[in-house]
Amino acid sequence: MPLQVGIVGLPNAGKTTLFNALTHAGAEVTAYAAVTEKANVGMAVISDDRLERLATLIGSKKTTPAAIRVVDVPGAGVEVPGGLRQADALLAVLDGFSQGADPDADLENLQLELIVADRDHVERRLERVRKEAKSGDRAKRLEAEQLEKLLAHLEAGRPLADWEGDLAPELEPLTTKPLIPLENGPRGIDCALEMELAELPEEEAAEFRSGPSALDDVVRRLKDALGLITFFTIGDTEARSWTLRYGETALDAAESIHSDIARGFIRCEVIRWDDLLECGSHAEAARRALQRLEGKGYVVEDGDVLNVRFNV
Ligand SMILES: Nc1nc2c(ncn2[C@@H]2O[C@H](COP(=O)(O)OP(=O)(O)OP(=O)(O)O)[C@@H](O)[C@H]2O)c(=O)[nH]1
Ligand SMILES: [Mg+2]
Repeated sequence: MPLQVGIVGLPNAGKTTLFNALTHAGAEVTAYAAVTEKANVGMAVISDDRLERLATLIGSKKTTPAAIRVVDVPGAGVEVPGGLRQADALLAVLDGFSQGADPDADLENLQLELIVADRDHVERRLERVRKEAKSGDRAKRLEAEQLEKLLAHLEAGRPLADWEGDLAPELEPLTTKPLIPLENGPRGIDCALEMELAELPEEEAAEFRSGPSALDDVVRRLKDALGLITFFTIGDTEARSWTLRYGETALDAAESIHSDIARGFIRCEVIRWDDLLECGSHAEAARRALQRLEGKGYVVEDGDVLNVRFNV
């Protein structure tokens, strides 16, 4: 399951516009809140020029950058859709373009709405658990007690990120997720412009921009919020970048490539991306002793080029 980010924002803040800019998916953008729309789902590429440089060096036929799944739900006014509960992080789009826009106030509003959504969610669960607890089930009674405390916490207007105790994972709260604010407008990112640029071929879009893409910055902030690092696999046919959570191991890396590779894991060759570029080939890197052999428990670092040796 790839990592997933949900776009939240008040109606007409530009959520779908940002979604299109990030995913190149061309979803319909409307000036009114459409009620019947389905969620838009797409993939946002995590561009990384290290990948291109490594692919060029080795002569890989194709490059495949890592991507994050992006979910855009319509409206998201007072009722925050449940589809966001599976997201690993939330991108908050704030209107900074329309007359009288007040992005700071909108952010506060949005944070309150997320708290309200969690409160309603906990309240519904509490009702159910209370009924189940009537049969005298001790575990259910304890759960009901905890839910009462959570409810009081949320009713005091506090996010569950401040909750000190444990939280059942099936609760899937919204207010524990990293929330990344993003102003849509001249003082932040011009999402409308980015959406238009996303429709152009890569080179034309780059020509139009003076510097790097503003979207790369959004993706970088997402990466930071999720605690992600990038590693590479480089071969003749394909060069790929992948993400892992900070602190994950060579076995986790193997698992994200293919479960068979994880199952048959023997050892992993590791070389830093810049060492590989400087040496010009794996053979030269090995000769200069810059290539290491690591085991399953090796903690992968950002910029590692990995080659997993495995048997099936
Ligand atoms: N001028 C300007 N208009 C924008 C910008 N971003 C979005 N819009 C316009 O604002 C309207 C709403 O944009 P959407 O992206 O559909 O907003 P949304 O948040 O997805 O809206 P709902 O899903 O209906 O809540 C559209 O008419 C957009 O063209 C921007 O940066 N500048
Ligand atoms: Mg929309």
